[in-house]
Amino acid sequence: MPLHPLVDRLAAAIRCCWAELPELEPLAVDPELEAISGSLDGEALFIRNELHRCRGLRKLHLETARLGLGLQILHCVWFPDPRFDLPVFGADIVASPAGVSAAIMDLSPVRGVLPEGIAAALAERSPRHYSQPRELPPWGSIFSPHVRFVRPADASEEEMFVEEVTEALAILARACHHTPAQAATDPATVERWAGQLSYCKQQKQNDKTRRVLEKAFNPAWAQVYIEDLLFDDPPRP
Ligand code: BLA
Repeated sequence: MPLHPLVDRLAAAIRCCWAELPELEPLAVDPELEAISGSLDGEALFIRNELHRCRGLRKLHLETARLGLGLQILHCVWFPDPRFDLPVFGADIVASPAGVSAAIMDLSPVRGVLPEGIAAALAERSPRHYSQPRELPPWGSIFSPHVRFVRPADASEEEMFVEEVTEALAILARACHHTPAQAATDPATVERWAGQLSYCKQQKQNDKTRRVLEKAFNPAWAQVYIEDLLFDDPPRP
């Protein structure tokens, strides 16, 4: 069965964006995690994971999944290499037969505020309005003031969301080309590493992700998947 059009469209848009990144190369994925299939209550489950790295970003992760009860997920995080003054890109789509309940995307700071050039580029975008904005959970304090979290009401709002992700990724891709690397021992690098560690810790407080994975697979598997693939602690620079 095909994926929800928004999941498909956004995954395709993200793959186009990463093609623009400097020194892009695939990262090895544990074959057991690259393509996962199973079944739940007679329904087919699958997860597809794609991993890359490039200059400035240590890990680009795109997951597309069908996880039971008709639930479809797109999960994407681009984790910066802490030597570069770059934000974390994150996006999540949760769709079910009832429609898309959550579409979120952000360029998130790892040292309190976004790098100036990124904040300026985001502020220059044309404003967009969605009819059903959503409120962030408490762990969402990791996100920037530019975070978008909505329930897209129709195909045109879904399209607007894809455009916004594409714009944010183009801003990030430009920064990947131009941002200089700092030394691993530079205090700014260490501060950004600590900020990324805390981003991962906060994301792991999202019980909704954990519950869905526990039900589709099992609690021990969900724990390993979250700790080792979704939000693994960044290695010390
Ligand atoms: C919400 N995430 C959710 C929900 C589910 C998942 C079922 C509830 C849907 C809703 O509130 O309408 C499930 N998300 C998953 C699963 C994966 C996943 C199983 O990614 C498997 C990989 N979540 C992220 C990232 C962001 C994110 C990168 O993984 C943001 C950058 C955000 N998801 C996010 C937020 C919510 C959410 C903010 C709403 C949480 C809430 O309202 O409590």
